[in-house]
Amino acid sequence: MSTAEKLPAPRRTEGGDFGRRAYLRVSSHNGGMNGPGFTPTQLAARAAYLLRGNDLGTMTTAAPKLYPHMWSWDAAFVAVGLAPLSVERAVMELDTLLSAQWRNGMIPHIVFANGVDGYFPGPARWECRRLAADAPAGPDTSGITQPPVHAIAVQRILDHSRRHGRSTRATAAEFLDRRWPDLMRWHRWLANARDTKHNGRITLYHGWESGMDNSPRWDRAYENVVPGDLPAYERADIQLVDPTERPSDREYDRYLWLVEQMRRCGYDDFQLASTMSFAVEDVFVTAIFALANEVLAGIGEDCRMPRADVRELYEWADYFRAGVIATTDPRTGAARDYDVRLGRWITTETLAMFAPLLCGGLPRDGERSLLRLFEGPRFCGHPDLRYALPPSTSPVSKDFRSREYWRGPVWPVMSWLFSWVFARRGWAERSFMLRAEGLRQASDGSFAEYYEPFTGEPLGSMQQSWTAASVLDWLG
Ligand code: 9WN
Repeated sequence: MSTAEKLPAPRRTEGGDFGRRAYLRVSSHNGGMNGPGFTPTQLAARAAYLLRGNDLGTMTTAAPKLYPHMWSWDAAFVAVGLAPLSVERAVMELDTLLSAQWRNGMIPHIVFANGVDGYFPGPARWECRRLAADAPAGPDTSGITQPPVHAIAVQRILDHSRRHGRSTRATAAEFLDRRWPDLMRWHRWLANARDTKHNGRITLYHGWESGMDNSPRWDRAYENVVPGDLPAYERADIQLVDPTERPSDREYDRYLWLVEQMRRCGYDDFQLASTMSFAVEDVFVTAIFALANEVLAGIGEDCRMPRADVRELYEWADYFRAGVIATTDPRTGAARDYDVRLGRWITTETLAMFAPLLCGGLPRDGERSLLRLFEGPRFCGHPDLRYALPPSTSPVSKDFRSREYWRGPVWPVMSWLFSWVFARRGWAERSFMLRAEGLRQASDGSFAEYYEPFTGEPLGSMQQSWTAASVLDWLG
């Protein structure tokens, strides 16, 4: 019996229960010092138990109450955390996601769990099956996409399968054979439908597509979104989480208006490009895509996938990496998004500046400067930070808000992503530091969606699946 099996299951509650109580307990027992809380063994057991608690059978909810469905990039990170526990279950997670892939190749940002209520906007608001020619006949989905981190999950599944016997290795290999064409269709869709200006950058039509919904990166672009006749709606999120930690109603009106615009053009790739009032080239998503192409190409080479596919993946990796590098400031190496509608660069100091660290391609000096920026007082090295982890927005930026969602808090899954990429790029010590600090932050046992950078207070949803997954991979 594993340690996880001996522990009581975490309660399926959020915002104020299991998580926050653990934080208070740890804080007060340590004279306000957050940590050490749970030992690594206890933490791993709790993380595994959490994922089991959030498991609906063939999909893991992103969080038990706030996000009771499957999200695309969450599912990939969750698969990373499931892989050390069970390669078979990790494969199932990606299978469920890919079963909802659209006919044009898009992986939708949400796959709705059958008959589960409690999230808004749900299937009735998106109505993809009725309105979108490309939506799958099977599960209900949303009509937008999310960052393409899935190749990383496939890589981790293969890595873990190699530590097992023949049958687990066969499960992973069979999965790769079966899903390779779908992974190619996914990357091809991004490369074709979303490189609208043929400049090697991915265009998004909704802030939700960036995964960093209300990042100040998008503030100006959202000013351009003027909600018209919007059908009435009621938010479910602010019933569950302190509204001051979530996007505002004003922001939600804009989010919903963009959904309305998409509905009106049947979620058609071609029409979106000309009709959407929000259109941005996201440099962070582009860097993830360049990286994912390289990762998938490597897998393809190792596993003898069609050579033409591998070649195409390497070409996309180079091309989109160049798209990222073309946005950078030669002095600092920092990357920028571009607002397609307003025709202006976006220079807000957020995690997106570090896109080139994910995909590589900067000249040596530029890369050194960018690493200094990442580790310096504007980000991880800010003297008041509780843990040396990258906040979503720089604490010295005028746009920084310490408790507001993507406007400042530290997101553990982002720390994991940087630590994984840094290890891959040969920066072992940097990767180790992020892992060590990430684990210190996580030792409160709340597995929060995000954390207040100065106090380490857990915020947003508790028992967030991808936070547990990050911890499991770190401790794996
Ligand atoms: C909208 C599930 C998702 C994450 C996103 C995060 C948040 C949704 C929301 O939760 O977005 O997609 O309702 O706020 O911003 O990155 O995938 O965890």
